[in-house]
Amino acid sequence: MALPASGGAGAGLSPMLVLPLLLLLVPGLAAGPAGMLQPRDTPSRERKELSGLWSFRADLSPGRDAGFAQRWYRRPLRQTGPVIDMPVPASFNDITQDPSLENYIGWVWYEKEVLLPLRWLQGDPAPRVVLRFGSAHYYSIVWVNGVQVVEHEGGHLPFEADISSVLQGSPDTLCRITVALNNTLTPHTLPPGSIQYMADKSRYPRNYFVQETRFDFFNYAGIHRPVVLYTTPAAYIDDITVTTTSSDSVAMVQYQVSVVGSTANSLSLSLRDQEGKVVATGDGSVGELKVLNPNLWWPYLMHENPGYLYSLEVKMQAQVGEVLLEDVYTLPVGIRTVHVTSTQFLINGKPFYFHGVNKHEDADIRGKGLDWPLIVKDFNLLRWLGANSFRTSHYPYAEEIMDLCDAYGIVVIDESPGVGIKLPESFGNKSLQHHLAVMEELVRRDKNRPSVVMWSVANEPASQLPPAAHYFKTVIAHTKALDPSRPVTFVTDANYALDHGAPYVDVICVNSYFSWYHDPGHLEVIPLQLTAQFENWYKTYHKPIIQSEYGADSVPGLHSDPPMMFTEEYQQALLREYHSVLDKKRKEYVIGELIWNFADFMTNQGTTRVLGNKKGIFTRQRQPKAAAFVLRDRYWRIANESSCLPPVITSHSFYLK
Ligand code: BDP
Repeated sequence: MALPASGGAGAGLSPMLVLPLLLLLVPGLAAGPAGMLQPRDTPSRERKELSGLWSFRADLSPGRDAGFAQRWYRRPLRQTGPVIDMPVPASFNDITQDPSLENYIGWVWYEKEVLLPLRWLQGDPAPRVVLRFGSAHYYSIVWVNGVQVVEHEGGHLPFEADISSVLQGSPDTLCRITVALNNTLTPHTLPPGSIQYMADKSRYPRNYFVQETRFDFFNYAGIHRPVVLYTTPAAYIDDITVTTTSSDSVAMVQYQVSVVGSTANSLSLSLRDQEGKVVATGDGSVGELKVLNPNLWWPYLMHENPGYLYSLEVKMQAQVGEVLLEDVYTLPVGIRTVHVTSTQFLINGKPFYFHGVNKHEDADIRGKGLDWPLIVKDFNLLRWLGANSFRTSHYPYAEEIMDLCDAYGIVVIDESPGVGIKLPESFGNKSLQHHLAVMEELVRRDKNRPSVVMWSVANEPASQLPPAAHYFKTVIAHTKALDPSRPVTFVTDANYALDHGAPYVDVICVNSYFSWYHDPGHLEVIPLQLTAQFENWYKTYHKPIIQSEYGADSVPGLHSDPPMMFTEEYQQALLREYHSVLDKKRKEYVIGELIWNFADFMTNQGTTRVLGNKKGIFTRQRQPKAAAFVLRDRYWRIANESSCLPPVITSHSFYLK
């Protein structure tokens, strides 16, 4: 496969010229306000995972639009041109030896053929069959057996379509899934970007353009998370919302269940503890369960049994015609409370200090594709480090990752893909409406997760611009209306006196890179500048503060003493300077510190990036740099100071559950 030699990034017409046209031609079934429960096997539901090799083709036509003009979705993809094998889940960028696929912009096509069990298509009423994507970056259009079933904008959140009627009309049990995926970012996508046209014919080939982004990670694209087919009965449990409150010896679990397909004849709930014992029961679509002497959900290192999860079994019976249908869904539930005061972040009424990391979904070869060995390795490293938390910088992470946060007690600041909102046009109504829709999708997906203690609506927007006031006031108010139980923030690098979004947040999250991007090489400025940073923010807002990013690049194996930039020693020294100020301020109103970054990660190529961003305390292959040991000593020390447990917790006795 080769792309036009002229385009290192892209050649031909803009891929975005295709998108609006396409939207007119094939209006999709917009993803509605329905629930987005994670697919699970239950007595009434089955799942079929479609991970593995899919057929793939990048649309190399000048306008990137041949696939639509020739309707590639109508026939097997191999019949309309050459295809290659593409693993799913994975980013497509680093899979081949073709440099132009790495930087491809526009539509790519994926296809998978799968034979379904006959029982999925028979019965009266037949089960409902749903096709669900964990995520695909960035704009997806999906067909089943040539019929369009869903369109979705956004790369980091799930979407699904009920495909029962398409399958029931098919002559056999073959299900051919075709996906057209476009990775183009515009000022109104989230994250935003823009296509830059290089019109100077003396310097660039004809019709040359590149994708500009204002964020610092590679815009990997592809079907990044698992694709599953799952069934439910024709009448089914569509959504469950759970919130919890607790006092010393009693907890209340408030629930709300919505059903679709028929009015439920009966809806019953039972809450089981980890031994399988039923501790509370309820019925009806709205109510409260009372749990005596609850096992609370505690963060890692705050309790000897962190991440305690109950199972909430919801059972629905509904009469559909002559048949009584039953649907069962089991939701993990953690009982915990979250409160913010002017100086503290309280979990279950106890002060919680975020000693954690910022991460990326990023690794060699698979890019942003979900990878179980990597996920488990990362959690083992987090626990080795004594980290109790992370921020999902700069987009929502896979549900599989969030499941482990719930189970291990790793606290999460759940961030939307609102990164790189810099251009004035990205603060307009079109962008705002999309941002609100994304927050709805994010809250809908993660609202029941005990690990999620705060929403972050954006990272480092141009919040000093006047339109940022209305923009963030609206996004934050909307998020709070969707979920009144959690605080909301965004992460700023603006000057405290100029930031128009900060008045609306519950917690101030500040990024700063003293002695790196500012006063490079001058570690001695950190105490003064960091102290001033905290004091200025606090005196202005009287809200608790998280140092949501700080750090330095280091090339593993590069050494110098005295420390110089890019060496492992400099990264260590910079961290230590920050820590000395953090140690003073965490006694006052600083409630957390998140290192930038957990691991090295890929970025666009540029003069300040040597095979990506090197601010990881682990390499991209997850080996520790010297800074990892500095942080490990520190995090375990803080855990021992602030734990409500008696004497010293050791990494050996504690980190493996
Ligand atoms: C911060 C950004 C982060 C970057 C980091 C850096 O929030 O995405 O990767 O700087 O430059 O401003 O390393």
